[in-house]
Amino acid sequence: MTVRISHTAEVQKFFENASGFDNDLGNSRMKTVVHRVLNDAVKIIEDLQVTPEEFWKAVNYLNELGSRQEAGLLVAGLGLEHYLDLLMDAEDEQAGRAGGTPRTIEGPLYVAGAPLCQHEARLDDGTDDATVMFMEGRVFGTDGAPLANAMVDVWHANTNGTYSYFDPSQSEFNLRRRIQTDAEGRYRFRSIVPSGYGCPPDGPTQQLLDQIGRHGQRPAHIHFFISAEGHRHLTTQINLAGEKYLHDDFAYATRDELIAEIRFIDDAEQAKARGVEGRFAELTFDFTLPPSDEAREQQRRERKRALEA
Ligand code: MBD
Ligand code: FE
Repeated sequence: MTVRISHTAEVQKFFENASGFDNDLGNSRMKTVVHRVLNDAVKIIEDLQVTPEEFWKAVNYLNELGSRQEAGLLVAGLGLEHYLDLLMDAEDEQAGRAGGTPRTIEGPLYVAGAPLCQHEARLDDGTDDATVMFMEGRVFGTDGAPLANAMVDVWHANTNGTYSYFDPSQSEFNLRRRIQTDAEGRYRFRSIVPSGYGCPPDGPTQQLLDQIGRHGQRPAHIHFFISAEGHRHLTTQINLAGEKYLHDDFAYATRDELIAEIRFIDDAEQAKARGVEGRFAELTFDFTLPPSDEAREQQRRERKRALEA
């Protein structure tokens, strides 16, 4: 027998009070959201007959998630961050704003304030015994005009699939740079071929993924924020073709237009010309931004980020 009480006037009034509806203080948007969360939460409890034991497990899980700083990882893994992209895509489409390189999720591992470089940069600190990668490309407006002084804010993982700052064994801002494009909208950098990312195996995100029969792996990828005066900000990633998890990303970030062919080159002459020894890789990718004169659209969405002022 299912017992339900949440619909009764008494319980409804109780949750209105718990949401602050009976006072004139605080924030009305927050009251609306809290009220909805409480109502939907108890509806889940009644519909699924959630036991007190399950309830307290969930409370403890949230504590674990916070203490391990994995809330941003979990929302990526459950597809909620990708859902926000789908929603913004649909809003753009309805407003007739489609066009340009597709967006895809930022993820939880950006760090603000990476060294600022003109036209070119070296991203790696030379300590990773990895394949050297040369990446270059151009930033254009959707009208085809190259965008000079566009900002290419790039970050990626090392060969362990980990990111500087979050992995304290790496040097400060390793594999993170901000590069301003030249007069032809061009950027170029030397780095290393990244590996795919895997959720911490002992963490709460992986623990939940295990419970629903899913892995916590991402294909090798490179993150970008691209911005230019008078244009829409772009948050995106490039996925390397040929990766095991290319079409099985636990965070659902892969989009066909964002897959780049990485070229591995074994030619000694070319290596010498590049100033490297042995096998290296090349990658080319251009970005296209639609115009916008709205300040809000020219910037990345606000969100708490490491080292952001
Ligand atoms: C990553 O490197 C990442 O980009 C995302 C979205 C989630 C976890 C790790
Ligand atoms: Fe990443």
